[in-house]
Amino acid sequence: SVLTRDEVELPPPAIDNRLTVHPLWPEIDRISTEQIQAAFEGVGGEIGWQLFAEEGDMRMYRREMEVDGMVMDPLKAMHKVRGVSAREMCHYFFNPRYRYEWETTLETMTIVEEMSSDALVFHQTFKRIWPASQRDALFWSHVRASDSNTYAVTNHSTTNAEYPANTGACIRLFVTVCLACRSTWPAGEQPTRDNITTSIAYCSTVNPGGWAPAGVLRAVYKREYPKFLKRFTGYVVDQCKGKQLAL
Ligand code: 6CM
Repeated sequence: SVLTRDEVELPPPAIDNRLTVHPLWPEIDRISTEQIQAAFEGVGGEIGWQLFAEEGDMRMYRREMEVDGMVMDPLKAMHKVRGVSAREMCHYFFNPRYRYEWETTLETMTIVEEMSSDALVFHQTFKRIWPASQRDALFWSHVRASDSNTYAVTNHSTTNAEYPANTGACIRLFVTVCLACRSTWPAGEQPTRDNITTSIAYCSTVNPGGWAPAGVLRAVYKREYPKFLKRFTGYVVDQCKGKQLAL
């Protein structure tokens, strides 16, 4: 059968065999499992989560945390998006082909390693935020299905001898991000663009890697995270318009 480019590149429904023999696989599997589980746990009963942004179905929470004066506030966001599937959402988040179209903090992106169809290593530099030094990051990115309605992408910092930290103008930051998505539709119906809803849980913890003024950093996060989630989800809805629903 003939597959379109998009169909070929959609996240695979099962883990790619090539990934399970990669030296990073035990770490990727462990951290992804932990992150996906934590993403679906609510913030309701937990103490310390403060709501800082709310718009429509989107809610964003942070927990103020400092280690040696550096801001490491964990962030957690929930959202609900109609008309797209969990698999589609994760496809656009994982696939580097679309990244410049929705990621506004990005300056450069390089694919450092292609481990498998569902795991890549990226080097990214971010736009400089005055008065701090520019930041870069090196991280693996892994997309997986937990079941047919649940897909997630986990990004986590790693190292690579060809991309040493703190040697140029950039300070290396460390990141753990998880975008976990679950699709639902009314019981007894077939899923379509008109009745599908995808619940999103997005978690992010960024260690700035070196001095950055706490006030500036928190102001940047407060502005940039809601902007990112609105822009990204809107982008996916736009991209999927007129395309067959991919479950
Ligand atoms: O998750 C997001 N994007 C992914 C694809 O790029 C990936 C990125 C993670 C890096 C997150 C770092 C954000 C920091 C950006 C500002 C630079 C800080 C400089 C500090 C100096 C004061 O997981 C979306 C990320 C949205 C971030 C707002």
